[in-house]
Amino acid sequence: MNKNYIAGQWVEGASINRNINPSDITDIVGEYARADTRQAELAVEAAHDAQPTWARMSAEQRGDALDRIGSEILARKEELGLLLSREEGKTLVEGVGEVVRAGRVFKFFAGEALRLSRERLANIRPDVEAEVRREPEGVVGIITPWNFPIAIPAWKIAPALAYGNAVVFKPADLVPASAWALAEIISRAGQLPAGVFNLVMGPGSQVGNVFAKHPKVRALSFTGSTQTGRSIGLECMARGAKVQLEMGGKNPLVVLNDASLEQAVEVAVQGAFFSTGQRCTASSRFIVEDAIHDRFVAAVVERLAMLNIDNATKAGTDIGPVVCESQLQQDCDYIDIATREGGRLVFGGERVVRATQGYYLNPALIVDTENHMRINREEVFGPVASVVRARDYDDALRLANDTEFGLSSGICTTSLKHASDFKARSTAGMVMVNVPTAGVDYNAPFGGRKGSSYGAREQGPFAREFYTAIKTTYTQA
Ligand code: UN1
Repeated sequence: MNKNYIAGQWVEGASINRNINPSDITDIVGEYARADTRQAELAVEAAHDAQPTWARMSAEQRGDALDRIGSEILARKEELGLLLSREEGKTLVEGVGEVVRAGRVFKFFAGEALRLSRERLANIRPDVEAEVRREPEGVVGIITPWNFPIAIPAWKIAPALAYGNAVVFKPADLVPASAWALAEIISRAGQLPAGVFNLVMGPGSQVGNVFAKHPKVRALSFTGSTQTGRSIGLECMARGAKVQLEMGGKNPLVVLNDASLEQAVEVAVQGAFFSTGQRCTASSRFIVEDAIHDRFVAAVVERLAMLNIDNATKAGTDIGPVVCESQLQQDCDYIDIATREGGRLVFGGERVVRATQGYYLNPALIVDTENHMRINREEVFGPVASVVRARDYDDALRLANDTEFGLSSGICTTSLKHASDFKARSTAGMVMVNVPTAGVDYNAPFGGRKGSSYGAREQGPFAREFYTAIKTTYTQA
């Protein structure tokens, strides 16, 4: 059994979590410890005790630790990518790509550790000097989802450590293997003082609950469902802790008449269906201008028919399985809801059987939908996209913004005028022109508006807003 890492020790859990390969449910990826409330509390205490030592070390030492972690992740990308594909179900190419991204995130924040500077302000009072500095928050709680088993943990853990915080980390129950491998690398390559980094695999109702409520967890970063995010947010707010929430999306991709059809199809298919559509940034609403609508739908259908849906680790697979049975059920339920509401399923949407027994779903495309239908309001989180017809650009923009969410949005067009206008008026946190709504760079701020996100941005230099506390000092000589 793979254990939790608390206070610099590998410890048994209160129970065991079996990790099953969604491409082949006879394949057990491994058995992992599940901590309970008591162990989560011990981890918080250990982090609290260790944090001042870590914060006192030089930025260079912290940067070097992150750099060593990043190097090992990159050196083991094939092995870790395979492990990730096995447990999550994204293809091997995507799995290896995600591992590389995680390694690069550590390298990026290794550099960022050294770039933290103080600011001397212009004087208001002649003899008084005002200075703004950034300090660690203290203990940071990190709760991550199953869809990016190593990249999301990396882009939360790396900045937390870079700026001198201690970490308690709870990965999603469905994907402990990548998290455990990452923790093992951090524990060894990082050479961190005991307690600075803690892996606490276990249920949200116990471990997540401790992170949300414990007075010593001063900041909490969460990526996951809107429902869980909101309740964690309220808990943190009630006790005055800092919180950062990345939740759902219902991301629109606008396709205008003047788009390059070939490019639009690639952007749409990649953004909506790759990684089995299991990305909060996935395009799920195609908003298509009238004159290109039928050609676009026909071309997407043709492209979808060429995709290989199969075991994630098999060469040649384009789309792996859905992550688990209940997610598959949710995807199928939404396809039913959409067709009952009047949508027309023009491709896929059915379970498919492959050589290995897994949760395979043929990507679904539903046309003739209206933006008020449930399929266009609620997040499915699977390989399911719907099409809404738009009269013209203004209508398309209005439809794109008519959503409770606001994570990412996209437009396919060759018009500079419409592209510029869309970038200005889209109510999403990330706007893409002729590139997929999903797939972002680690040096750029990540996050959304409205119901999608709450709190400071993740990634890039912007990550410091969340992982540091500002202190203003005044000095008179
Ligand atoms: C991406 O689109 O590359 O959970 C990243 C998610 C997001 C990350 C998306 N937080 O899907």
